[in-house]
Amino acid sequence: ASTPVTVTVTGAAGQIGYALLFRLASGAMLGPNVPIKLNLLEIPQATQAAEGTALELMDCAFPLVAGMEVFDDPAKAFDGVNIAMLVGARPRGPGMERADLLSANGGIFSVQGKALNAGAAEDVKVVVVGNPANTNALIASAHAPDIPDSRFTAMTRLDHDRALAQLAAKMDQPVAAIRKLAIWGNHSASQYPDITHATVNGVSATSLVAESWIADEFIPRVAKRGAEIISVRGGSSAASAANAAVEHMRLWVQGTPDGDWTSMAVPSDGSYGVPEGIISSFPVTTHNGEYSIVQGLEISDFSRTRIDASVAELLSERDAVAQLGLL
Ligand code: NAX
Repeated sequence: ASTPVTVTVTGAAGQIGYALLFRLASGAMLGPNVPIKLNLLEIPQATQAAEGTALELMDCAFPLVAGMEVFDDPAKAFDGVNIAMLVGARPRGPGMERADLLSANGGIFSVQGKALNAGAAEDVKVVVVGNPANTNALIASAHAPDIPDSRFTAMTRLDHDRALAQLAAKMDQPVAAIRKLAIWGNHSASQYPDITHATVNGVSATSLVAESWIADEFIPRVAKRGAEIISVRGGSSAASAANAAVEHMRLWVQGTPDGDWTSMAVPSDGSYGVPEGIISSFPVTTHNGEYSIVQGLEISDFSRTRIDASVAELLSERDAVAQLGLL
């Protein structure tokens, strides 16, 4: 048997954690032949609930689980970590200003960035799920100077999957008929779900739908889907977010299929005029555990405006956390 891969999940006692851990343990992310060691990180008040989840994981008798431990100390939880899934974050409470939210999360992600820097394995890959995900990833990266910036990513795969599902429903086609859809920018309502390069059974998606559907129905539906789930379900997306986190990492580790790509928020290298120094979503392909931003796509005027608006929001988040001394 191969050496176990150490996966640390933060916010392990939360609702996404509960949906995520069992998928990881079953082999959904790393495949059926890779043993996995699970480190569950929580805040002290929630470690007991995390212990309960660990008991249930034990009761699943998953053959791939080579070890499991609950921590309230990031330094211990990230020691030797290969894959870090940063789910736990501080939600916005009543009366909380944006600056309060950014600084509360800054406290969490700066500490976790330092702990990763101190103890993570050489090959560590990080995905941030906890919101504001892109900016939290930037903060963690800034506190981990010895880890390449490229290893810090934020999740926009849920947005990607939501967009796939909406387009598939509109076309009355299976999701598998669709290729090359992309999410650009921030994981927020300003994101740009882009179908200008997408195909449905090989046919350009934009030739199959009205422009007004894209601008007035598709984009707002995808961008505001989180709020829609809250209003219908009475709680925020959990299993779908966990599934997207599995997909984000599965594709990063195992590679994207030929002729398609995924969406990931990654440090910009200046591609498509997105300034360096922010973590923004792009279409990416992955191979051998490395991702690359898809190059050479034509960007329409409509796309340009949408991408620029989301990037402007990311720049203002970055400036706000820089002013708080978090970068
Ligand atoms: P929950 O409130 O159910 O769980 C969060 C857990 O994180 C709690 O158990 C809490 O004790 C723990 N936690 C807080 N600070 C921590 C720290 N410093 N170290 C370790 N654990 C800590 O939230 P849940 O519904 O699971 O959502 C988690 C995060 O995902 C939220 O920030 C949420 O906004 C974000 N989301 C991001 C999405 C994305 O697409 N990027 C979509 C889904 C989700 O809304």
